[in-house]
Amino acid sequence: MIGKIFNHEATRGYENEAENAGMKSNAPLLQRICQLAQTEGFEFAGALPLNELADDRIDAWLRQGFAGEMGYMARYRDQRCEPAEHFKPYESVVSFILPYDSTPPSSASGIGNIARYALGDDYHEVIKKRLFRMIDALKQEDATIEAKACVDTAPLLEKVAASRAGLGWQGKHSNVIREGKGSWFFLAEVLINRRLKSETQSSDRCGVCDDCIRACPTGAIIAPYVIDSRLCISYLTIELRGTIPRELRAKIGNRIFGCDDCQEVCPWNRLAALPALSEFTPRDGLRDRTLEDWLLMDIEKWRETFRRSAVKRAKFDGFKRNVAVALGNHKSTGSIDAIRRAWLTESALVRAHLIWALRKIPGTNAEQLLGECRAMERVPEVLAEFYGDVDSPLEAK
Ligand code: B12
Ligand code: SF4
Ligand code: SF4
Repeated sequence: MIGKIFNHEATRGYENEAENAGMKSNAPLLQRICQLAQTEGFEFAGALPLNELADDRIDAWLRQGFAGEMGYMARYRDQRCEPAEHFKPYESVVSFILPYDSTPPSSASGIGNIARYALGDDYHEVIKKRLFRMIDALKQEDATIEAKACVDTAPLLEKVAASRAGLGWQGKHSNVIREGKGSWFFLAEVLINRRLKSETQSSDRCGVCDDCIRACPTGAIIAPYVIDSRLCISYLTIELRGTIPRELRAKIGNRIFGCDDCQEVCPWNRLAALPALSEFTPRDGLRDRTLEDWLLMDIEKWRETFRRSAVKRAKFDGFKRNVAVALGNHKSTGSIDAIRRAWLTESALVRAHLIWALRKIPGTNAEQLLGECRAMERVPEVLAEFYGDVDSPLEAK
């Protein structure tokens, strides 16, 4: 279903504004973009002049260390805060909503959970292709148009852009929610050298609800609308390259890539059923594979499984590290044999987390394997996992 933001409402405000200022209206251009976006499968669109996107709230976020090791968040601070200055000649940002598959995961025990957004093809590739086609069409119709496609790929506050363009509001979990449609969608943008603005506005509909804050397993939503990435399971399992802090491992449960909990509990997602593109249909074998199977998967098979998938971002070692943590949380003696086999081939980072897992599994078989591994291990950082409570400073390769 296509929302009404694709009709004249997306442009009405600017038309009036332009007429009052005696300027040529760009409303037909925005209408044309909306038409093209609809053809490309985007559900909703909204536009905002870049000078209205200025926002320096990220400074407090960075200052408190909430970006963790995501150095790129601080590096491109100026572009994020003052996009009109830094993205010349572009004048406006047109934001789009593209839903992903939101069917819930299996509840079977011993299965690793991959966040919904990453179960199909890599959204960067799927979305960019569509944005490029839209831009090509626009340029063919008007050679003076300059435009740039963005989806996570430019230092742009995508959630702020979408909410100020009237596509929804940032919920207390910080993701954009659209009334009646929920939040299971990607955001994408086209920067363009025209002044475009939608009239549609969207206000905060969280009200007194705080379900996401209470549901977050690690307390990462440290205040309404503010995420400390260092605590967020999505960051820990995707962005963090090294050792997962020991005190957080038990809270990660069976999440082996990303986390959907704060969105899962959101009442707005109970009503939501936006259709997703077929490219985002969960790939076979990603929702029913046991943790032991994931642990024993070799690098060739892993690369083949996640070819053109967002999961590659965690890297092979980081992914296996996540599986090791999930095995520790599963606490099943049935995993001991897989851990024994994996021990011989996996990196120091993964071995360190496997030691943690073995220490969680009850019984003499786990204890015996721990003893064998200790006798074989030579890397001091991994040996530290056998005894101490200090995180080993290891990095994913
Ligand atoms: C860095 C990043 C992360 C980091 C940091 C998360 C975060 N909340 O910023 C990590 C790795 C943790 C992460 C996780 C996820 N991410 Co992410 N991520 C990004 C990225 C690249 C940048 C976001 C950013 O600028 N963060 C900086 C902080 C400062 O921004 P902020 O959260 O908006 O913070 C604002 C508030 O604190 C605000 N504020 C302070 N007080 C108040 C008060 C009020 C009332 C309000 C409204 C705001 C407010 O001021 C800040 C600045 O505006 C964007 C893509 C992009 N370029 O925008 C995707 C993006 C936000 N991620 C996305 C997704 C899907 C996810 C996950 C759901 C993935 C998953 N399933 O594992 C989780 C969700 C976790 C969560 N609850 O946020 C989508 C969100 C789509 C949507 N519907 O909104 C995006 C837009 C990617 C995309 N193109 O689709 N992500
Ligand atoms: S993604 Fe998970 S860990 Fe991160 S804020 Fe949401 S519920 Fe918390
Ligand atoms: S769970 Fe409640 S507080 Fe959190 S984003 Fe949804 S409506 Fe807002």
